[in-house]
Amino acid sequence: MAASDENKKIEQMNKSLIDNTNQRLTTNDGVFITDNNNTLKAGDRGPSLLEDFIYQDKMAHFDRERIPERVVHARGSGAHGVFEATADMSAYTRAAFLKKGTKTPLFVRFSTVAGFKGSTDLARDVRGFSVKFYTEEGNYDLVGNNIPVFFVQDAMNFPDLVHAVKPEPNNEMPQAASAHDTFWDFVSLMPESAHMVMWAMSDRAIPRSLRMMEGFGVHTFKFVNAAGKGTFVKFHWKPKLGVHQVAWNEAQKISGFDADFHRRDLWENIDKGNFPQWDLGVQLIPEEDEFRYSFDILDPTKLIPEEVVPVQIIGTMTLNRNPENFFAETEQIAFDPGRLVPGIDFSNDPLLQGRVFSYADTQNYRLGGPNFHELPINRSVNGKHNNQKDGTGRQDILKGNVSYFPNSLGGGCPYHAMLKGEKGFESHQEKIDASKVRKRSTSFADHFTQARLFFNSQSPEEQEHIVNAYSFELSKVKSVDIRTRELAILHQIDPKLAAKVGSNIGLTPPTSLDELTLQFVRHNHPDYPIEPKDPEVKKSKALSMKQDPSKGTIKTRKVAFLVADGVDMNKVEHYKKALEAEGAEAVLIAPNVGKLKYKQGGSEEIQFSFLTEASVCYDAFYTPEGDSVNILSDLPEYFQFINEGFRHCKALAFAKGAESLVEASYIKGKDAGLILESDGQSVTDFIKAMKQHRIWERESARKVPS
Ligand code: HDD
Repeated sequence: MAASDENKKIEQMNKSLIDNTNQRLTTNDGVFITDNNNTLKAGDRGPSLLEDFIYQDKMAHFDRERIPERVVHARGSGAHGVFEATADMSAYTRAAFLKKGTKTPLFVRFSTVAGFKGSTDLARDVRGFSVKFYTEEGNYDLVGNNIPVFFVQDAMNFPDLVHAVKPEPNNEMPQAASAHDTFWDFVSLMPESAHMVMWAMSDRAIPRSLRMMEGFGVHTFKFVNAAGKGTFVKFHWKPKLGVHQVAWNEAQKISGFDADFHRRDLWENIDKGNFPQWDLGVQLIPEEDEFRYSFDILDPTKLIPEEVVPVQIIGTMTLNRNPENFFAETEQIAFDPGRLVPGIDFSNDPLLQGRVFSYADTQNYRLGGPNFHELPINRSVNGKHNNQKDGTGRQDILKGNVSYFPNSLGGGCPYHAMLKGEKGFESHQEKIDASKVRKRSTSFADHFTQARLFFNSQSPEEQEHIVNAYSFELSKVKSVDIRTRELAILHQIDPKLAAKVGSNIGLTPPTSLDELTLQFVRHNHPDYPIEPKDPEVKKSKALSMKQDPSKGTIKTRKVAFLVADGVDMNKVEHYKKALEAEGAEAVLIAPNVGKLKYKQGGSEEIQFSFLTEASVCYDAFYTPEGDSVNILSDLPEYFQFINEGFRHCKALAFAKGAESLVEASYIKGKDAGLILESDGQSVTDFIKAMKQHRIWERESARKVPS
């Protein structure tokens, strides 16, 4: 049942595939076209004729090719895959797709938030992490991010947040960047954003690859078991390749060299069979423990530290198939956190509650009407049977004369599940006894404790990156008032952090929140400041990306072999073999594309050159020896590669005969990431250095220009 479900989605998608091989060109109505080059004219130099329906058919369609891009998360990349449940969760949820051993087809869309559809992948930004599970009980959407908390607590503030971070309305600048006045104006008036802003200023916001980032459901949701018992749950996606980032200087350069860097990386790896995988983890909180913690589990600006509630792994997701068509699949997929299956329910998180309206509403507009569920990418595998009918773009053809309920003419069908003793979706029964109020709960009033937890959990190098990111962004803010207001927030989190950023931007941080900020905070919490509760933990290891390097893998990492004519083939082959054995990829980069001549004779076709490639798009560098060294020593682009690789804390290896190039570069001082043959080091040391992902110790060494 489960495995055939997986195939059902593939069959469904295949039915919609159009294959033009050996097909004659037609109009949209299937009329064969003889001439697709010329409009119909009165005489060969005459005016075009209105009756040219073939031209009109083509042009009218072209004129309507664009649909509105998503208001947020417009820039995205998608892939098909499968989820396999690996744990028995029946005590907590009746969701069929979480039954141990069940395989469920899915589609994932990763995205940036602020940039337009054509913006760069490497923006400093949150990444969307949306998964649509095509389960045998209907579609379930887990629409999360790569950051476990959110900027605002109530959906009412969402449009304002988005307007603030998007390009400014008068001049539509800057693109895909939060480093401008309106964003910092908003967040400095909204201290509830402090925790998430800290994440956004950390390396989490510049991932090395979409395959190397965590995902989070963010909100607390509810599992509901067969007996109707609820358990609060937080969802986590843990990447098998680990969580890794690039440096900010690197990210900015990648944006220029390859704005599709993340999209390309995902596509190419799936294409090569390097299927990315994530484990799905859950943190379970019994209903009785709802009020147990120092924070409110309904507050989306809070996470539950893994030390407090451990993450249990309940399944694995594998992305194994690229879309056939970007628009039909990645663009037209409609995610909606309001799409639940039996066994999963909302919590009362006011941000989540607000999302439940917004997504279906936006899809109705963006995809042009209420039948977007019928697009192949959005169709459920178990079909849909109801009395909804008509509307723009309706594709299903309903049989018979009955489209209402109850009916007798249609045999009462489609019938209520309970009529046949079957079960459908049932909301978790929760007793509510409250006044109708437009208010913020006092339990949401602590904005700084978890921002501090995050900062304190970072390694010194990661903290330094955070300081630099705040300094960069606030330096771009023109208003000194806004900069000062944000420093006041930073001071509440950590005076040392505020002082460091302050000294980078020439300001002394105020020791208390600005009056304007307090005015906004007191709107929600009239008694502010409210004494925060003692946190359960002051540090959480899981929040740092500088994880245990011994677990490192270099699978799918790209190593640039910097070569030129006359290079020693044996040196190339030796490294290549060893790196490939670890699952890494060796890419030969030469002064030009075409034939590369080896020292030993023979040649190799080169696809990548110093003209088209950039050091920032590679993970590590190897310079073999040979006559090539003379050529490289005259090539500024070569030095840019190694200088930049060094600056960005990557591993660099040099064969003995190539070490003169190190002396001619800006690389100074030996460290664990500089592999020299004359020091008795080999490719094994190179691999070991690569496994650290970054040569962190180099962070504090002299920064080299690049
Ligand atoms: Fe949202 C898209 C994630 C709060 C309204 N959101 C969107 C996408 C992701 C998220 C991953 C892209 C989906 C895709 O790939 O197509 N959004 C989040 C998370 C949030 C969040 C993790 C907080 C925890 N969002 C949020 C709120 C609202 C929205 C509070 C409005 C009340 N989000 C939208 C939207 C979008 C969207 C405007 C744009 C396109 C779309 O929905 O399909 O409706």
